Amino acid sequence: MKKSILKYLERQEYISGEILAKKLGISRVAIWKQIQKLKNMGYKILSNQNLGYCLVSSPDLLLPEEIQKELSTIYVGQKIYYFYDLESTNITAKEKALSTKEKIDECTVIIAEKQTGGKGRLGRKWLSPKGGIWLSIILYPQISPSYIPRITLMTAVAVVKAIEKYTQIEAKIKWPNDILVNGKKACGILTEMSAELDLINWVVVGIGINANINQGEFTDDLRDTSISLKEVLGKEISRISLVRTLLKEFEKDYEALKRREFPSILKEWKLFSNTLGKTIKVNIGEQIVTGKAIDINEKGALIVKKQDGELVEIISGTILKVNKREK
Ligand code: BT5
Repeated sequence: MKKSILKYLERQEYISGEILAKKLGISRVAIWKQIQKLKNMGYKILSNQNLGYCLVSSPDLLLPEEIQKELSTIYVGQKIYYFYDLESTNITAKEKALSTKEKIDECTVIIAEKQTGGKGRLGRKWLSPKGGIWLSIILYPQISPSYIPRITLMTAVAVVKAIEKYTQIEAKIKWPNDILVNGKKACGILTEMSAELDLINWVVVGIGINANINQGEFTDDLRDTSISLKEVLGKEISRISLVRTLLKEFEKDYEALKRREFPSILKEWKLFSNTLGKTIKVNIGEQIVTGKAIDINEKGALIVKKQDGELVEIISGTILKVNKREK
């Protein structure tokens, strides 16, 4: 209902409570109550006894009504659960995916203004103050669990394209899940899943973008390695517009993945990569592999050529050190 009221408020300067009530088939009191709710959410709405209601401004919040206003996707983000603060959007998304009470549509989005327990991979922490974009998307891909790295690669491609399209900032992908701007981390991706043998039950893709974060907000340990888009541009960005662009790019690439067009995504990934061609040191749990990152295979795994010529396929790992590109 709030969404419908906003649609009318945006169309004209003033609209009377009576007309709104008629158009929406509810009482004037119900309209008044909804207007109070919108005001509480941060919408500035003037009320005039004779003229009715007039929308002055919308709040700078990632409200579903705002994102969906001009969202041109078919299904990605058509259902959004919004929270002001949350422990982690990935945790909530997993709870939703596991819920037996509710049927959660594919590409439902969970979004929060800030996270109190934002998660990175392997139990690492993800700093998530207000001003960033912290969201998770629930997927039910019909692929073998061994192809799951494809989802992270595809998401990284979508994020880079969205950042470039919306801000003109050039972003690069550091395998597997970091998006770098000027060599510093501007975004991280956390892909989690539940699977049985050869079947994926659900996948949650968490995306964290340092959008409007001041450099001073990064903790000491992150200051030299992290960056925000605001810092690069020297001004705040519209997080709502960036989210819309991201959801659109995500849908295009996810559709391509469903059509089995992974090679075209991989081609783009390689264009954006700052890992391939470089000598790297990768931590893969118990082991550290050193060698040249030469390719990504059809599963989405990184292929590293060791000095002795042995090829190692790495599904998941953390790059510890990167040396210059070698010929
Ligand atoms: C990641 O892990 O990069 C995945 C981050 C995913 C965050 C999103 S936000 C929405 C969704 N909900 C969640 O709870 N998570 C997802 P990893 O590759 O393990 O990198 C983690 C490391 O990045 C940390 O150990 C820090 O060194 C660094 N880091 C933490 N917060 C950062 C930030 N805001 N910007 C840049 N680097 C950060």
